[in-house]
Amino acid sequence: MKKIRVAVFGAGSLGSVLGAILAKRNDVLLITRGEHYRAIKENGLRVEGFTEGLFNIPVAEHYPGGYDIIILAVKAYQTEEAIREIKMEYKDEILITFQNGVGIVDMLKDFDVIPGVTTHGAMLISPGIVKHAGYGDTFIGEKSGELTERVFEIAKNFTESGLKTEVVNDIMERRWVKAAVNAVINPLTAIFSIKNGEIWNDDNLRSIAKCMSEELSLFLQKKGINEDVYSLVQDVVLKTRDNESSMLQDIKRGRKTEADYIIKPFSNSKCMYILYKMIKYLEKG
Ligand code: KPL
Repeated sequence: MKKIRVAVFGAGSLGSVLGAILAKRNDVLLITRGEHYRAIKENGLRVEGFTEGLFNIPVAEHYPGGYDIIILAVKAYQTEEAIREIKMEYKDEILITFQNGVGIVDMLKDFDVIPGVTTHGAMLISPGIVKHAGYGDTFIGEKSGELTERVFEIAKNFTESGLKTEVVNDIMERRWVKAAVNAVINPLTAIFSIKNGEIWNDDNLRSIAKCMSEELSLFLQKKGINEDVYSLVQDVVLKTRDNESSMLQDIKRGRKTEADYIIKPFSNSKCMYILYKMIKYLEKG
């Protein structure tokens, strides 16, 4: 299999896990900052859970240019900043975004983008140590829906590296659906400070998730997307039951959340509006 040079821009918890998996067969560079950067540089990246090991992967604070693929894994609200930095070195790299949220692919209009979706769960344990806490599903596809040779080649490489990846012809719809699934799981887990699986263990939370999912399925239906959000939520919470959602991790660390990209797009429904405002309140705390 041909090696690919992959730069993971935004190697936090999920980006680090993806980088570690892909490094089994490819030349990977992790781009991250602060203590996580220093710890990986000094001691390597330790991954626990579904992927295990100590990975000696090169790490940088800035994108140096010269890669085949850039995997964009920064928080949705850091996308503009990432775009500015990548543009300084950009030639014709393929950008694959696995970021959560609505509107990201449009923001990347100046690049050669292959949108993606992943439901893997990841947590930062401490700087330099991440947990692969849920083995989910990964999809990539051309924006146009065309089934090109290059997407199949990339999916084959990722799959052979250990990141099972499927090629789809409806990736833009799937990104909306993933955002809807996040719009249920992330606020509930962040508000109640619980792991993803707890949503399914408790009758009360399951009922709330059902009510939210029904509204989100109706929302998607109006966009021509027919999906049973509730059964997708069930699938993701069960696969990532031991994971803390990215929104819960953000709230715990006192960081901004991705609520504006995950919940706000659906907040014309009363139920989603209330949850959006609850998260915005928690963000202030
Ligand atoms: O995408 C996620 C997130 O936490 O943002 C899931 C798949 C729900 C895993 O926790």
